[in-house]
Amino acid sequence: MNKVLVLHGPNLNLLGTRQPEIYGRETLADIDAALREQARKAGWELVSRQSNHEGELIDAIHAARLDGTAGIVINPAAYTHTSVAILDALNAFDGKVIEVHLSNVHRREAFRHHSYVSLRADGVIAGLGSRGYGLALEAVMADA
Ligand code: CA2
Repeated sequence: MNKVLVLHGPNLNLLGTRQPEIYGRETLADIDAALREQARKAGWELVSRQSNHEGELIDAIHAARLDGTAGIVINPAAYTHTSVAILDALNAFDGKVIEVHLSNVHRREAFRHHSYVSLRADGVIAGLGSRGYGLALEAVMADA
């Protein structure tokens, strides 16, 4: 069965509990459940992970490289703007990579305008809230 990995970076475990005006009211569990159902309907297996630790996100990318995962949907959260290490890990992954941001990072502070991950991403979706994850998943599954 085709497999897709969804990775959520630091603080995204707080979704739905604070700053709903920026990040929406859905929890991460809500988002993951909807994505799992979308994948299941298409005959795909979806694995999702959230971590507040850079190394754990990198380990998950390495594991995906070795287990035949076809694509990664990733919201690296604040690591988007800082992590060459996550970029390097994604550069070692051969499948599709779609970067997602709930908020429109380009309408926010200047430090959010640069993304290391975008140097590897095949596509980037920002500002569409949780809908962005569904669109990213659709893009991964369409190309496999
Ligand atoms: O818009 C996005 O999805 C971001 O990746 C979210 C990151 C931010 O650092 C990026 O610039 C853009 C922050 C995630 C923090 O999530 C929270 C959710 C609820 C309450 C507090 C933080």
